[in-house]
Formats: sequence, C-alpha cells, structure tokens
Amino acid sequence: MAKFVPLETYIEYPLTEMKQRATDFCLEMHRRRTIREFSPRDVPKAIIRDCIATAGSAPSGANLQPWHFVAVHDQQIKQEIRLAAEKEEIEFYSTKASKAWLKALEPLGTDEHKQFLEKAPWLIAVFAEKYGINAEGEKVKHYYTPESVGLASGLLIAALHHAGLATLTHTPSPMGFLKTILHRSENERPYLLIVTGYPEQDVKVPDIQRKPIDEIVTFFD
Ligand code: IYR
Repeated sequence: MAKFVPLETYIEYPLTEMKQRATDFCLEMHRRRTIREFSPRDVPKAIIRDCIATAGSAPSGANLQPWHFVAVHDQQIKQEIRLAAEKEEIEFYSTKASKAWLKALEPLGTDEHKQFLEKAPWLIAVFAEKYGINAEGEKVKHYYTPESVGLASGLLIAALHHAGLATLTHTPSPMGFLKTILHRSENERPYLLIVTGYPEQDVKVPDIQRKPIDEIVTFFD
C-alpha cells in the first residue's frame, strides 16, 4: 500500500526571484569546464561526502536508487587505477578507436596519458547496480538503471562544481578494472569515473563552445 506524507520541503519563490534564480544557476553552471590537469592540493573528505549525498537525491526508476559511489583518496589505489586505465587507453588510441572517433576527440587534445588519476586528490567511481539484493539475499529487479545513474552523476558534477571544485568525467573503455581494484560485487557495473579537485595553476581548457539555447530547445507555447 502506498503511503503519502505532506510535501514539507517545497519552497515557492515570487516570479521575479524565480527568474533571478534560474538565470543565476544557468550562469553558474555555464562556468563549469571539464579540466584534465589537477593540482595535488587536498580536499576534505566531508566535502566529497556532501556532494555524493547530493547525487543520492536524484530521481530513479521506482526509487530503487541503483547506484553506488566509491570515493578514492588512497594514493596506492589511485596509482593502480591510473596504471590499469592507461593500459586500456594505449590500446584505445593505438588500435581500438576508429579514425572518426579520434577525429572527434581532436579538439579536446586527449591522449593515453592519465596523470590526473594519480595527481587529483579524489577519484569518484560511479557504479550502476544491474539489480539489487534485498535483506533475504534475493535479487531485486532495477528499472531505468543507466538513466537513473546518469541523473545522479549529473547532480554529482553539479554539486562538486557548486562547491568550487573542478571535475573531469572520465570513461576509460573498457573499465572493468574498476570493479576488480575496488572490490565491487557481481551486481555492479562501472559507469563513470569522476576526477575532482582544484585545477592546476594556469590550466588551459579547449577552445570549444556549447550549443546556443535556441539550437537545443523547441517550444510549443
Ligand atoms: N576514454 C578516452 C577517450 C575519450 C572518449 C571520449 I567520447 C571523450 O569525450 C574523451 C576521451 C580518454 O579518456 O582519453
């Protein structure tokens, strides 16, 4: 039986304030840039924890919250992840990637070197739970898992940015090694690796643009 409780958390803003908030948040999010050079400067665990808690507020299929986050600060584990990722990336850049894919990546200036995996203070591995396991040890079917984990990852990136940290959404392919190194169980699939910390001093970012709003939206009003 469904049980309902009063909505006590909603806040209504006057329209002028609503517009201001919408604009301010848009500007704040558009200041976010993916970076690939991180400073080794440390970031307190409590900040990472709060940002992951924000990710946990994402909507999910049947509210089953099919995600798990592994936050790595340990230098030895970060080194292991870097070595395993670079092994895959060497293959990707030398043989696996199509010419078209390499061409698409050209403006980003990426290559097989992944120093940031050791240098940044935190790596957050996002895992998608293919199915859940209940208190009786039985499998629980999950719904819209990739969509749900994508939404949680988006909120995580927004939370880290809002806190004043820079991020890189990194997808070494394949990334099965994350499951082994981080001792995750059979029902979990590595989804994304988020690198976070302070940007390296004088870091440069690719000269690329976001699509203008009128190109990404259609209104029927
Ligand atoms: N995983 C590789 C390649 C790569 C692929 C995409 I799609 C990107 O947006 C960026 C990189 C790497 O991390 O270098």
